[in-house]
Order: sequence, then C-alpha cells, then structure tokens
Amino acid sequence: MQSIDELKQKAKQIRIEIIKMVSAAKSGHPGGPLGLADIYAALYFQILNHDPKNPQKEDRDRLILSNGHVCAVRYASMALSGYFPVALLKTFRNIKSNLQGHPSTRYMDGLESSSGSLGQGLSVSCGLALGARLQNKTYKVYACISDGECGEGMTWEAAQSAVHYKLDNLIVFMDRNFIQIDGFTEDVLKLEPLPEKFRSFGWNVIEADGHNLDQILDSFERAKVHKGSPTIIVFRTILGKGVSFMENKPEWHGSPPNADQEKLALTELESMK
Ligand SMILES: Cc1ncc(C[n+]2csc(CCOP(=O)(O)OP(=O)(O)O)c2C)c(N)n1
Repeated sequence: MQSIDELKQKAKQIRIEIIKMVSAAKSGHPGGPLGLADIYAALYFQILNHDPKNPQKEDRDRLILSNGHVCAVRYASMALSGYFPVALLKTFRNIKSNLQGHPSTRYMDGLESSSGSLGQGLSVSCGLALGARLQNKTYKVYACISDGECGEGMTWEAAQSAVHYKLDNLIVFMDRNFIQIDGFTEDVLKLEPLPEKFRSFGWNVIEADGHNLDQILDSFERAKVHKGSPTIIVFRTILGKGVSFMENKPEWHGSPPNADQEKLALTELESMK
C-alpha cells in the first residue's frame, strides 16, 4: 500500500521518463501521456493486481490501452514498477526496440493487446470481460480510452454490448482532456454531454479529477465493487500536465520537445511537488 505522497512521486518520475523518451526519439506523443501519469501511477503502484516479474500471471487484472499513441505513460509505468530496466526506455520508437510507438504484443510481455488504430479497445475489453465471466474468473478488465475515440462508431457499439451483457467486471476510464489530434474535441466533433450519454446507455458513470490521487483511488475502488453494469470513470485531465508550456495545448498532442524545451520541461517536472 502506497501513501498519496509516494504515488505523487511515482507520477512525477513517470512524467520525467515520458519527456526523456519522446525527446530522445525526436518523435511521439508527450501531451496525452503527461496527462495520464497520475492515473497510471495509481494503477501500476496500487490498483492493479499484477506481478511485473510474471507478466502472464493467470489471475492478473487485464489492462487494455485503446488509445495506443499514449503508450509512453504505460512503458514508463511498467519500467518503474519492474517489468523491464528503466534504461530500455531510451530505445522508445527505435526500429529495433520492443517499445514501439504504438504498442505491440508481438514485441512485449505485459500488454494485453496491440493498439494504435483508435476505437477498438472497448470492443476488445468487452470480449475479455465476457470471456472472464464465462470461465468464472474473478480478475477485472480495465480499459483506457480517450475522448477522441468517442468519434469512432465502434466505441458506441461496444458501449451498448457492455450494458447488454451486464459486464460489471469491466472498468473503463477515459482521458477526458477535451483535446484530440486536430484541436479541441468540442470544435472537431462535439461530444458533450459525454457522461450523460454513457449514463443513458446504462453505464455506472463516475466523474473525477484525473490529477487528484485521492479521487483517482476512490473512483477505482468504487468501480471495483459496483454490481450489475459496467463502470466508466470519466477523468478530467489536462493534456501536458506538469509542463507549463504544454498544458492544454493541442499542438503537444504529437510533437516532441526540442533540446531547450526538454531541458525546461525537466526542470519544471523536477520541482513538481
Ligand atoms: C482509426 C484511427 N483513426 C485516426 C487515427 C489518427 N489519430 C491518432 S491520435 C488521434 C486523436 C485521438 O484523440 P485523443 O486520443 O483524444 O488525443 P489526445 O488526448 O491523446 O491528444 C487520431 C485521430 C488513428 N490512430 N486511428
């Protein structure tokens, strides 16, 4: 069991690694991963039933990453929790690296699916949750999805299926940063009122601040014990969180910092409480 302060330190470390990875690769996505760091610290260091030394542990919780382009946050969390050496992170996005820019089960243990093509993860998660129930397994299926993915029809097909099959072993969490590749979600394709849409489909909907670790932990704990319907936690996050010049700026969805920007970002993150 980690204290809130310990989890904050993990999130800070994850953010530092994200900046180093994307800077070294000179390509990739810094914004989404920085915004998800607090949630991933909570997952990898507290919430998930997993064993970094035995990634295929039979009763492990499954974590599906649907918005695959944010994988830097998952790789950093995996390395810091002991799946592989932190030194490997600097190979991110190299052609021969296992740490591909969009995650692939072909190259890495500890992932449950390959992703990058948006919109598929919720369907994959429904299948895993249904399969777990049919086999009387007690593990949970966690699914990370983004708001941009709600522009994909497949997300809503899966959202209906999850309710139809009463998948209460499925815990979805959304990176609701109001930004996608082309700008602000509400300008590109209006999504609001998003929580109400899921509620009207029959989901158990929790809304929380994705940078408040008390709220993050509480949301996951409530989702774990909810019965009769799937849960979605809509986490309000800030793209680029922790680096002042990246925060809430769509242009940091998928651009690497240059050397000066990397230095500035690391200085800011080092002083983050
Ligand atoms: C099926 C599919 N269509 C388009 C893309 C290109 N694409 C990559 S990221 C992205 C925006 C996704 O929005 P979101 O995940 O909310 O972005 P973020 O919050 O990480 O900036 C798009 C359209 C893709 N990867 N897959």
